[in-house]
Amino acid sequence: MRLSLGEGSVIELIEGDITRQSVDAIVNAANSSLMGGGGVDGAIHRAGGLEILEECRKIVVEHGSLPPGRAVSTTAGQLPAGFVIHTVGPVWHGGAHGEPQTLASCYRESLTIADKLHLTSIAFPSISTGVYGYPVAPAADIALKTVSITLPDLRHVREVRFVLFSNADFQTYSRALNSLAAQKPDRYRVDVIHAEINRAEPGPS
Ligand code: AR6
Repeated sequence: MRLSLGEGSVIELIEGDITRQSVDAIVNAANSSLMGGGGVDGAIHRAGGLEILEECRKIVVEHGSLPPGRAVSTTAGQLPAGFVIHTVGPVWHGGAHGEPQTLASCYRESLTIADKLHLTSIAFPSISTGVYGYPVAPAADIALKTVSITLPDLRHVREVRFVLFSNADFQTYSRALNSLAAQKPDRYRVDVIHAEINRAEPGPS
């Protein structure tokens, strides 16, 4: 699915693996140590190689650990993307502990860093909705709303792709995108694009 916001800015949803995306930057749902972990973080470090970890180590030595809501950029090592932007999402504690604000900050800061690097395209995973336990539906609302508000003010970033790892997450984000579009029917346009499932296909049995 694609939401056109006007003036060339688009938000795209696909089901797939973020490590395979040929975009200017992919975003990693990291933890404050920046030393890797499970989920999308583990997948990015495995596919990108040790160069990414080395840069993360330098950042932590120089600046300390990364607080939730903040973001930093590194090389993408062997990944097809140009950069990895690492951000730390909130751990879900019921929603009354600033989780929505912190999650919005992850998306805003990542976009701002991409723009400062003069990048055009960026791909996000669904931050915080795995190990960190944020329910997917409210996380999708915040993610899409924050991007739709931030994107028109950026000078360089034009394409924001959400890469959802499961069909259930893709459907939840699609519903959130449709309700966002319905709020501004005169400005936003939704198109159904060919669903790209770019995970490794199972081999012949
Ligand atoms: N491509 C796209 N999305 C993915 C991929 C992938 N290759 N792999 C997993 N996901 P999570 P969090 C989805 O747990 O909740 C790590 O250990 C996954 O299905 O990766 O922010 C870090 O080091 C889910 O929808 O991130 C932290 O300690 C989404 O990515 C902690 O987990 C986020 O799930 C961060 O937890």
